[in-house]
Amino acid sequence: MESKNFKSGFVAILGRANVGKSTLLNFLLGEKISIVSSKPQTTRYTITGILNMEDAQIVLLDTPGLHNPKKQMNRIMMAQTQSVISDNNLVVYVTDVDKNNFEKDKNYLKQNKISNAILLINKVDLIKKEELLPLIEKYNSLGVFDEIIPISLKKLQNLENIVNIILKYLPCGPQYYPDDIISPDSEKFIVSEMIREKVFNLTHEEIPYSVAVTIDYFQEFDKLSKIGATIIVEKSSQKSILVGKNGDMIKKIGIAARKDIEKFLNKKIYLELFVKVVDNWTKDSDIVQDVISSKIT
Ligand SMILES: Nc1nc2c(ncn2[C@@H]2O[C@H](COP(=O)(O)OP(=O)(O)OP(=O)(O)O)[C@@H](O)[C@H]2O)c(=O)[nH]1
Ligand SMILES: [Mg+2]
Repeated sequence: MESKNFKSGFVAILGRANVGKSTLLNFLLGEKISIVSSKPQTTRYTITGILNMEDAQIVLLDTPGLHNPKKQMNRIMMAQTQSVISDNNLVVYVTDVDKNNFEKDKNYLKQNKISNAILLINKVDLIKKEELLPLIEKYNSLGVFDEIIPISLKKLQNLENIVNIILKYLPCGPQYYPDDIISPDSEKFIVSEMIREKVFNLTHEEIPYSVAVTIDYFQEFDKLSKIGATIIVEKSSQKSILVGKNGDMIKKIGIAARKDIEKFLNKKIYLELFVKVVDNWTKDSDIVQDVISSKIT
């Protein structure tokens, strides 16, 4: 469908790690496709979500928060974000209310030459009302933002107009994707992410950052899908923690992941999880590339 009244465009959701970018994507879609955790650097690959309306299609791109590219994995995460920065119709920049972050945001915007954006100041549930105005003024002084909107994705505050504000900045254009899909990323990839989220939420220290998830089989039947996935770690000590005493941890991960996957696929699933050690995989790009290619297959 293409008419002169139809609006569409690519919206880059950018910002430091842990500010709520993926929470925003899920909120806007009304469905969880992007994983969320209280730990920074949760999102590793750009996640695309499509918001379809009668006279518009918004393609939302949730990106990894930028950080130091020490490991191969991190370099790939940064490259994912860079490509979105260079190619979009609108930047929605997300920050949160911790006052130490202003300088970091300033650097992020400068380094990436972002001179035009909408700013969402998230997590306003964590500060007093009187602290908000000075913060808005500070960000306003940068001269980058057309609009500054304080929000709380947790308490669902001030979110009513976000979609209309985004639409204001999008051009007339074609429908880029069919109107019956929520994401062009494969179900297989989103399922692997849901498993990775449970590892992020249930394990600590370096383990979340040492894990990749690959899907070994995905068999669909009428009332049930059978899914087998491997959680890859870097060291055998990490494998022992992930499996847990008597397999307790892997069981917990499986139960939590199954709930989310069933909701997402809207059917019963049988989930089989394996844990495998691949020495130093985060420094090597093969597994990372495997996961990225699973996004489209
Ligand atoms: N208090 C509060 N917490 C929030 C709010 N929105 C998101 N969070 C929490 O902030 C944490 C980070 O959220 P994410 O959506 O994963 O953040 P992100 O920006 O995608 O993080 P990366 O993928 O690591 O870059 C999670 O624990 C969320 O539940 C909010 O409005 N208030
Ligand atoms: Mg994220």
